[in-house]
Amino acid sequence: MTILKVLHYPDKRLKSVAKPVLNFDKKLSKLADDMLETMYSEKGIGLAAVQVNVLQRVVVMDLSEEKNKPIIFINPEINRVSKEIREYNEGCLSVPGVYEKVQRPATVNLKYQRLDGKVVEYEADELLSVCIQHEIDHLEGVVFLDRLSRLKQEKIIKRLAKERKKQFIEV
Ligand code: GNR
Ligand code: NI
Repeated sequence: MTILKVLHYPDKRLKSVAKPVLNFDKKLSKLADDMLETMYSEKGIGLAAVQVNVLQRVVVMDLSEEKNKPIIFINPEINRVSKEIREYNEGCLSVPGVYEKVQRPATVNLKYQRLDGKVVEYEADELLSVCIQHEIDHLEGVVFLDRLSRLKQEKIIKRLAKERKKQFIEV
């Protein structure tokens, strides 16, 4: 297994749109394994292939306390969303140190494929709903900051630039 490099905002490659997976082969399961290893090593609960600069519609996740319940979503799609909206304080491995409240549909009806290609339908709520919406956004080139107000985005961009400058001086 290999730990992959996670792209950091504002890297333009995070704006790439991923292509559907067509081949359910060894290479795909190796990618999913590497993504899981990368996610665990970075202490994340989810990871989308775009974050490791692979433009395939692959998402991995593990919401368990013991970090022993990996889920792999190939070609995930949202069929329906609830009218009810929930707010959750989101973070992202591609935007380290930034946490902001994001509003999204409370529950989503999902369709995805497993590593063997089998199609699964699933009703996601709570953290799984938040996380899969966050990950599908990545597959479309969208980062959670894009869902905040312009004012909030500008404040965060300024803060990140300031922090980068400070780091540069310290080195
Ligand atoms: O590790 C992660 N935590 C998290 C917390 C709240 C909402 C979404 C997430 S996903 C994030 C990992 C990540 O960046 N996935 O793309
Ligand atoms: Ni993310």
